[in-house]
Amino acid sequence: MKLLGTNTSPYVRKARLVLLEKNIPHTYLIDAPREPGSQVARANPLGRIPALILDDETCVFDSTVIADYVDTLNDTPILIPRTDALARMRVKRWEALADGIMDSAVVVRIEVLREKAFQDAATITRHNDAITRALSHIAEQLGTRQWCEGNAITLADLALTSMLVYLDLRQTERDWRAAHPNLGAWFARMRERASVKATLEN
Ligand SMILES: N[C@@H](CCC(=O)N[C@@H](CS)C(=O)NCC(=O)O)C(=O)O
Repeated sequence: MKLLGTNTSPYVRKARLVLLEKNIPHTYLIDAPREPGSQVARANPLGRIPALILDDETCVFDSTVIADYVDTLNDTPILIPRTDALARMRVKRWEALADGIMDSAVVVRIEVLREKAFQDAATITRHNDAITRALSHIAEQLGTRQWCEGNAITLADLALTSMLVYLDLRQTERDWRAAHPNLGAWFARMRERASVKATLEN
């Protein structure tokens, strides 16, 4: 299978982390949807990354569906609980929180790239406030736990890691570690994982 994506996209990082943590053989192809010659729109009608192309050309999108699909390919480890409905919901809710922050950070990024006169200050504030609130909620929920849910790594941890890497990349002025030292300590541990290091290297 082939994963199309770019190194800066937080949704792509989440999909890559799932593939790497589960040791699923795949080829990662850098493909920015807006670049001439991109294959993305042919694979995913939405023209977005990540797009996972299976060996029979089936295209899997978006990152939540990729994570769900890839998780069923083996049990080592199980990243999304299969039978406990509440545990499953909680892991997917963490993913929704992380994805929601990514969505808001992308909106802010698009706004700040516009010329100042065309920026919508209210939109920037609304999305930055949502990120601030969601980070507080996450830090409170996480407390001093090693993993977001249960006693082992899940998709929740991978989604949260992808989101925090993106905030460090695009919102360098946001000192979330000072506001939430427990989240900073948790992230420092996650950054030591081979999978996370691999996505940061290329
Ligand atoms: N909800 C989607 C979001 C995917 C998404 O918006 N990806 C961005 C890159 S971060 C994209 O491909 N945008 C289209 C573009 O850049 O033209 C997912 O989880 O996969």
